[in-house]
Amino acid sequence: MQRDEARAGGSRLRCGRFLLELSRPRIMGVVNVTPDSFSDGGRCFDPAAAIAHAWRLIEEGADLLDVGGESTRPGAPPVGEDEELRRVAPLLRALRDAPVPVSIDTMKPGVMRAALGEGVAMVNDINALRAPGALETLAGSGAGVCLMHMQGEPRTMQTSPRYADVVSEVRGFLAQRAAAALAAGIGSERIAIDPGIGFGKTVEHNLALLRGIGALAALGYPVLIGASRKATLGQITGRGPQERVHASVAAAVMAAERGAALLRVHDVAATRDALAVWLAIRGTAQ
Ligand code: HH2
Repeated sequence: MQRDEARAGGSRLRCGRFLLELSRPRIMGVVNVTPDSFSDGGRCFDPAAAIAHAWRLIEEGADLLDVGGESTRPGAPPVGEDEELRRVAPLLRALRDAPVPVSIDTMKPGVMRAALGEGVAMVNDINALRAPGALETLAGSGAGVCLMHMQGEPRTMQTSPRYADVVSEVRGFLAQRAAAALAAGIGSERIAIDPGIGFGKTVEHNLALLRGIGALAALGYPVLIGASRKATLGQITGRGPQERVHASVAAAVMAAERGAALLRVHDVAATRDALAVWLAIRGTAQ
């Protein structure tokens, strides 16, 4: 399958009042309001720092923002609903009139409901709306949704991930979850899918999934890829999380080349520049 056919599989994403046009890959900037995220180690735990960081990412060219209040790094302790909400609420309020869609990164239907009440345009669920009440919560909104694949759960998912054929198993899971979302009344234009780089996967599994983006895009939904600063890049380069910018940019460009429509990244400016060059070489800069 050609790259552009793959991306055309899901050429737009409806996120509340926003309609993201996906003829070029869109950059989702990450803001983690956590003390323990692997990538930034608590840099945005203070609400004022989180708000400043979010606006900086918008200035740098983020097409959407992903706000999270619970780290999902392997082994991370779970956070209660009240605490997760307490962390993200000031930022969501400050971003209510942001010029780009704001996504909430959560597995909890209660947090989804509260965040939708604060005006978020998208729900990014690493659990693919499997929690009781999650599908219904989304169905009753106009928000976009990202359905992600994860084997196991964050605390233990890296213990011994196993697949017979990682691409077809992940693809089958995402097809099933998209069907469940459609059956619940979530329109296809609101759905994005994500193979979940690093969520119950070895380096080889992650690389196979990055090579297999075209097979995932063939399901007909925009594919989101979050490889930014992840351990797989550390294992390839030997570098720590905050020194993985170059590796992350390389992964983002390769994912774009293979048909990813949305790139979830920590380093927005670097990714934007790299994609601008990639688009210019392809002859489709805009
Ligand atoms: N990765 C992380 C969190 N949420 N959501 C989607 N859809 N895809 C991903 O790959 C993904 C995600 C983990 O990264 P990060 O938020 O930087 O770290 P932490 O979970 O430690 O806060």
